[in-house]
Amino acid sequence: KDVIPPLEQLMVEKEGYLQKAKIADGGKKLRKNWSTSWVVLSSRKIEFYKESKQQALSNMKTGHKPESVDLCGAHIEWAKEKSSRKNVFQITTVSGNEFLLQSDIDFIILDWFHAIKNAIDRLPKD
Ligand code: I3P
Repeated sequence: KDVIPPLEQLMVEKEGYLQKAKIADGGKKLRKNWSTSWVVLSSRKIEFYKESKQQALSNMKTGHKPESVDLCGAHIEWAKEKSSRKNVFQITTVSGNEFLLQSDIDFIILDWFHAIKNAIDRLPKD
């Protein structure tokens, strides 16, 4: 039966468009492929939607699921050396998934970095 998550877990802390590239899955390196993603941060997770927010909302009705990233025990760090682009940071999950996130706009990427770092720091590490 369904488990009802606590309200705080459902609350969206930040959302917006970023450039995203998943570079590893379960520790296995992937070919880097940047694309625009609608990114939704809540207290325990980040969801990446491939589509626009509008498209994502209508897809939800059909049971279409976004890629979900568990932030418990995750790491976040700036990753200047991982890309020719400016303003890139990396999130690494306990399960060995690695994501690069990027925006050309300095304050946007800084806001995201701090919001995700704060979320990770508030969570238990395991
Ligand atoms: C990659 C693509 C990426 C680039 C990456 C290239 O080529 O150009 O945008 O990353 O560089 O390998 P392809 O599409 O042929 O896979 P950045 O834009 O982040 O630099 P990399 O191999 O140095 O990561």
